[in-house]
Amino acid sequence: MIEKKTVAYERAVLIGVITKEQDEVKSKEYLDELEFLTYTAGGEVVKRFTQKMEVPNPKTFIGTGKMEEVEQFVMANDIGSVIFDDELSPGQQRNIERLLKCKIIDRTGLILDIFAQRAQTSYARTQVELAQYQYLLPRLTGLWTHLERQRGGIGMRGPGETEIETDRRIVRDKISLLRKKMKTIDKQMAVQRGNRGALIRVALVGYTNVGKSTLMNVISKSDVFAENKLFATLDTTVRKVVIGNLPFLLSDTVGFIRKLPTQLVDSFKSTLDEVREADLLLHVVDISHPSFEDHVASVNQILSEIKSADKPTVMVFNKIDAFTHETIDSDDLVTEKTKAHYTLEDWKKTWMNSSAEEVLFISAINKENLDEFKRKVYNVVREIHVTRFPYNNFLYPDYEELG
Ligand SMILES: Nc1nc2c(ncn2[C@@H]2O[C@H](COP(=O)(O)OP(=O)(O)OP(=O)(O)O)[C@@H](O)[C@H]2O)c(=O)[nH]1
Ligand SMILES: [Mg+2]
Repeated sequence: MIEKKTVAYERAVLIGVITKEQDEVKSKEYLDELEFLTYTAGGEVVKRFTQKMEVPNPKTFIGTGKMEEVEQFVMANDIGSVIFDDELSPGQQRNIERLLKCKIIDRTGLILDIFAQRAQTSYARTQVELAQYQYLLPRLTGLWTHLERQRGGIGMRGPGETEIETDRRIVRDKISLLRKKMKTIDKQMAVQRGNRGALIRVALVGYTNVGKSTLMNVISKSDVFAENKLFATLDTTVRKVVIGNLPFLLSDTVGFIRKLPTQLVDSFKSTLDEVREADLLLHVVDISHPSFEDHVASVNQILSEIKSADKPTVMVFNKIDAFTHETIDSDDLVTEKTKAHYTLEDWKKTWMNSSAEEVLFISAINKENLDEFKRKVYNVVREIHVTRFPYNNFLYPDYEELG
């Protein structure tokens, strides 16, 4: 069902909006991310369109004038898909498709498509398929029927490719079947997690592409797929790690993203249970990314959605090797200092300093500050361990005494 063949880079156009809440700078950052998502899905962004507006047009999302501009560009430039940064209603999607006569994809559809492409195990595939069918259900009527389905490419992988599945009833049956399948899997996974015994469980969490898998590989000598694309990891890997003489379980799982589709949060329940049931979270942040503060906020948002916001957490600021900042010449009296000018030392004095959590600055790639990483994680895990098993207290000395 989920198609895995790779297609040649497909020419795409991005569309974003500028609103009161989303100024030009934010809008550009969001489109940068959408471009990265498009590239991950197998697309090449040829042009971006943005429009200033307060409320979206109920029929076509963007205004008529802007739509004509897009239409002309699409006609003249052999564009395969037009990708919107915001969620479109099924009606809007249909209307726009009629006007532009090419594939219309919204952010949710694009993320689902990447997940479909990336799902390796049957377990991950079941979760993605369920999410895709749920997304598809309200969008069934006439969607893409006049387009050549065989063409494939972005937004065409997974369900919805064959005529027969354009029937709502069949899709509903499929959803309930997948739900049943997921229930069985959920049970099996819960048993598996239960079998892991009394070891303290630590979960790597964070925005996608921040270096979770790279860190996992470095500290557990494992071989998790890591790549400079989004959502390299969909399945959870669990490894036993020993620091000093203290063993614990470390898990690496799916990355988060701004506006993670709700269908995915629901169907990735079992994968996210790994986070829910963890004793300690290592929240990995890519400090070299210009929007890293937004990323932290998105991750915290999702953590509270899955009721895991109150867990003990260590903030791990990764990629310090790639961190850069702008500078102001000493004779420049005009430029105001903004966050873009902050050095690492400046950052350390901000909320990072006042946050209740432990804070670390590392480079997983260059293995920088890994000793400090080990020391901090050891101490936090040890604290949890001795609270849970007080009779074991003597087993684990201070990290400094380990020698
Ligand atoms: N410069 C630099 N790059 C890094 C560092 N750690 C990881 N990377 C790179 O960042 C990219 C993403 O790394 P992954 O380990 O796949 O990230 P992830 O958080 O597991 O990503 P997903 O599984 O997609 O959510 C890869 O290209 C890594 O080589 C680091 O310390 N410095
Ligand atoms: Mg990963």
